[in-house]
Amino acid sequence: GSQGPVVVIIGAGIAGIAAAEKLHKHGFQNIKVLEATGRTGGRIRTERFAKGLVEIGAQWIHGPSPGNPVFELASQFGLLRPDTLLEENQKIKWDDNPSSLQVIYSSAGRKIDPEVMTNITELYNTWVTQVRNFTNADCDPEASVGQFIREKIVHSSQEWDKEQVKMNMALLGALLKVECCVTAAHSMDQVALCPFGEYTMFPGLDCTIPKGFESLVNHMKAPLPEGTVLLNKAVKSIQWNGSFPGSNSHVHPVQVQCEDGDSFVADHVIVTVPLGFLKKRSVDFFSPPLSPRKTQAIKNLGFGTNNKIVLEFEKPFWDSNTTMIQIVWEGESPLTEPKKDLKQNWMKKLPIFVVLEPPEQMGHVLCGFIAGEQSEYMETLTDEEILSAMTDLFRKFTGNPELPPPISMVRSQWHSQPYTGGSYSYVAVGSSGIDVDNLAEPLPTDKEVLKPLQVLFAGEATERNFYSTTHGALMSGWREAQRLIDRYSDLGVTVSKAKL
Ligand code: 6YU
Repeated sequence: GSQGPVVVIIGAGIAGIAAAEKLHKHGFQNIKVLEATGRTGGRIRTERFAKGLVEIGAQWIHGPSPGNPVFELASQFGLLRPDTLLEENQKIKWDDNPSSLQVIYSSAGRKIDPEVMTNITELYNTWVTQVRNFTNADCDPEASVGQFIREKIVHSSQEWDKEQVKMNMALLGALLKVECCVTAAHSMDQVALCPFGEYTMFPGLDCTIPKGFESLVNHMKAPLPEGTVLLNKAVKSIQWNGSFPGSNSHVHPVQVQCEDGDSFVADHVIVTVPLGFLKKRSVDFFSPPLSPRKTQAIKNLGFGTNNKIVLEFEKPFWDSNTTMIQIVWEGESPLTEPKKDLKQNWMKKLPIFVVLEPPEQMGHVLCGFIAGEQSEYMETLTDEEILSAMTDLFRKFTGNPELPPPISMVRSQWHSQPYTGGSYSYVAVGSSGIDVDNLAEPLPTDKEVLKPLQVLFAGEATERNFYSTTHGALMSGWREAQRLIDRYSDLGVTVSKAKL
């Protein structure tokens, strides 16, 4: 068998695969990736739908430009469209995105003048910019993004006439629902104000991967020796700070127990399970238990739900140049609580549909986004119930009571996935970037211990500036792999020598 340090990685999402791939490249020979489900990719998940492919999880490379490792790898593997690779495309900043062609429908069955929406969006964006300029220094940890924006709305609305107030409130309500989808929070009132600006964006106009986001993970895992990744191997618990005999009279500090009774000894374990899983399971997952600091970080940080409802239509009811359809509920206001009865009202949380392109390869497909409690409620409904609600919604908004229903649909259910428990993380009210760093800190923390770096933490939620993204997850996997690579080079041995 192969020798050298034994590394067990838990989870085969992009963080786990990135860690494995980097360790492998640096000569580590004893790597296992244990994955609970029957597939790799985790929250990167591409499925066949309509005439083409649809992303159930991650959809865009956010900020495709040099420095973004997902962009760099995807372009290295030849997975990007030629226009994505243009330098001018890579220079576009998040706040000067050329406004794409959107149609805005209102619940009164009419279209809203895009210029009205553009003006209110500009105003809204100036507030978001102000939010991003806060720093932890000037902040009340209980302050929220939602509260800040509401104060701005109240203030600005004093200058609007009565008719404008009604429409602007409805439009701002829609923009806040989009923000909930981006953040995966139920309400922006749950999202901490001051750390918000720590989230960092690369320049570049967001792009997709035509062969599917999952093709990136498949390329990344290709160099791993066969048998490295074990599927359907759910980990039940991790015992650390122990002495567990291995195969070659070696004693290892960590032992990983699986749900199926298997166990693995290791010198190092890299935990990449989602924060949603840790929130549910961390109490009995680690033995000895985690430090109060780590436990607090898991509890304090936010992990919410953003889901997709993807609908295929026989014929498009939108123009061929439409890229987005926005949904505005007239009479709603971001200053009042949404209706509590989820059965009747869940669909009101859904603010936007993106047109999936190109129609020649895709068919006529809209991808809707919905976040929060309403999104979690949607997961409990049947396809038929959702289809019927969506048919009613489009009939109401287009003002066409005869509009044919979608011919097929697929939706995500990230909250009910036992090994995910939601979509992605955010810095919640009462927490800060320090919690993200605490979550990322390896165990044992004591630098003097004989066996350091027994349990390491990676995954999307552990990257202070890039959480909630595929590139953040990828960076976190590389970060922890690098920690081990440095550890062994600090000892004056390269890993390949160590095996002799
Ligand atoms: C991005 C995007 N995107 C939409 C939706 C979702 C996400 N993201 P994984 O979960 O992948 O892997 C862990 C594995 O561990 C998994 O396979 C488990 O089965 C396994 N596991 C768990 N427990 C286990 C056990 N006990 N034993 C063994 N195995 C176990 N990111 O870049 N572009 O467009 C989107 C989107 C619906 C759900 C996204 C997007 C997020 C990424 O998908 C996600 O971060 C990574 O894939 C996670 O990888 P991982 O390896 O860490 O975990 C200020 C402010 C800003 C707020 N944020 C703004 C950014 C917006 C984020 N964008 C989202 C938008 C969409 C549409």
